[in-house]
Amino acid sequence: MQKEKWDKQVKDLTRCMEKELDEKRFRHTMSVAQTAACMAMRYDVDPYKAYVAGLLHDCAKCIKNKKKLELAEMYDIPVSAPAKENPDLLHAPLGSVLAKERYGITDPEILSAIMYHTTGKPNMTKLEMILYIADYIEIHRKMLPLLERARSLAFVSLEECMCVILESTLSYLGKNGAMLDPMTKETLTYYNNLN
Ligand code: DGI
Ligand code: FE
Ligand code: FE
Repeated sequence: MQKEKWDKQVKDLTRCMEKELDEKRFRHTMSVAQTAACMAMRYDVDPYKAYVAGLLHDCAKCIKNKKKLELAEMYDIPVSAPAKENPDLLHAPLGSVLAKERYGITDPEILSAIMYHTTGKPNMTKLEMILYIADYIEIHRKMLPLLERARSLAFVSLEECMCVILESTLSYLGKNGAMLDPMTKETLTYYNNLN
């Protein structure tokens, strides 16, 4: 995309996200976009795509849970059992649909990165891993288990970093007794076997 066009797109999308998200979520969003762009430079991925993916990844996060379920039905998004229990899980697939329908993103790589930014999936593309990792390591994240280790690996190996984050997420979900989404499980198995 032409530089001028891209600048305008980013400016417009940033304004939309500032309106759509609460203050903390907006701050997180801007930080994920920056982090994802830096990681993209390291891994030879288009940094503009990574920035836009970061900018929109949580665009459905501040929608009320009841509304998330309604929108999921409207857009034929499958609702897994864990998502029924915790509709917040829907913000990723719903965010991907809204990125396309409301915010005019047509790039399938960006849409897919948004779709899988919460659960991950087996055999992710570099852009998908970058968004997943940037979401976890951005500077405003409160200290999570293994965060320092994930940060130090983020610019060394995407696959190893995925393993560390998945391990941390699994232990967090286990402690809180949350139901595992089948996709989170598959992602875990895949990346554990890989490293
Ligand atoms: O939207 P963010 O807070 O920036 O981050 P995110 O999209 O990774 O969402 C994180 C939340 O999703 C966190 O509370 C853990 C939860 N989560 C991730 N995988 C699963 C899950 N929750 C359940 N119940 N099952 C999962 O497999
Ligand atoms: Fe999210
Ligand atoms: Fe996020």
